[in-house]
Amino acid sequence: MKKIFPNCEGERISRSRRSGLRRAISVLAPILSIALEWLARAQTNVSIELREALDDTNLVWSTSEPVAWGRQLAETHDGTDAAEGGPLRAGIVAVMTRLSTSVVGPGRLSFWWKLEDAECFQLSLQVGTDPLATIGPWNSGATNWEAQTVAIPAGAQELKWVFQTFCGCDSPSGRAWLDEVKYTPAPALAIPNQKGDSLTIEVTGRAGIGVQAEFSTDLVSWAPLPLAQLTLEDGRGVLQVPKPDSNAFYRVVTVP
Ligand SMILES: [Ca+2]
Repeated sequence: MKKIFPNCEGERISRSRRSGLRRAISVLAPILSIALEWLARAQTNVSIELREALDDTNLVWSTSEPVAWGRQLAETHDGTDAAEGGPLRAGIVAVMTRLSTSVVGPGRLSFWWKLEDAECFQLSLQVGTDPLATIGPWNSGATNWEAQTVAIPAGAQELKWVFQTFCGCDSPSGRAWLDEVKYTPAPALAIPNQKGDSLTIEVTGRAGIGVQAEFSTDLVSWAPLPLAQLTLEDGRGVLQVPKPDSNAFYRVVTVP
């Protein structure tokens, strides 16, 4: 007698579906792989172009939709190139585009920025969730290039320039620009030796920056150590200073 397997048809269908799925995966996998590779290469190219536009060779950049930032040559502060965000279309409140990079603080960040329309748009710099600097909205008309310098707090920090719209549907579209970003980590100080009447102070930081060593006896008033200003060649400098009669604190500050 023929044995009936009620699930056979279902099993055949299931096997057929699995087989079809495997065929689909075998066809789609190479396409997906190529697409992901193309996307990764495109993101790398954007990051390289943004680094070129923004001039700090130590920073790695990323940008997000709906309207990503990119390098252009028409509107710049340094006369060569700058990053442009937008154009964003006003009327879609809170539509925004982000440009971001990461640094390790403490340090000092400087940059130039500009808004095409400061009435309907806002450009802000955020460190984590804290806004450190903002231009627009509700100012009148376009801004000119403006310089900004902000202190970056200690620790690993994500820096985000956020460009967003605020006006109604009939408002014009607008763009934002950023140029000449420079991040200078605060120099670090160590005292590896105390011999006789002198101290050895070792300063490390970004190669080429100028530093001044200072001392204090109360952590309130700081005075420069004589002859303790130097440039950190290769990211390192060593000072020999007289040993003080009483306990003292030491620090280094960057100088132009
Ligand atoms: Ca530039």
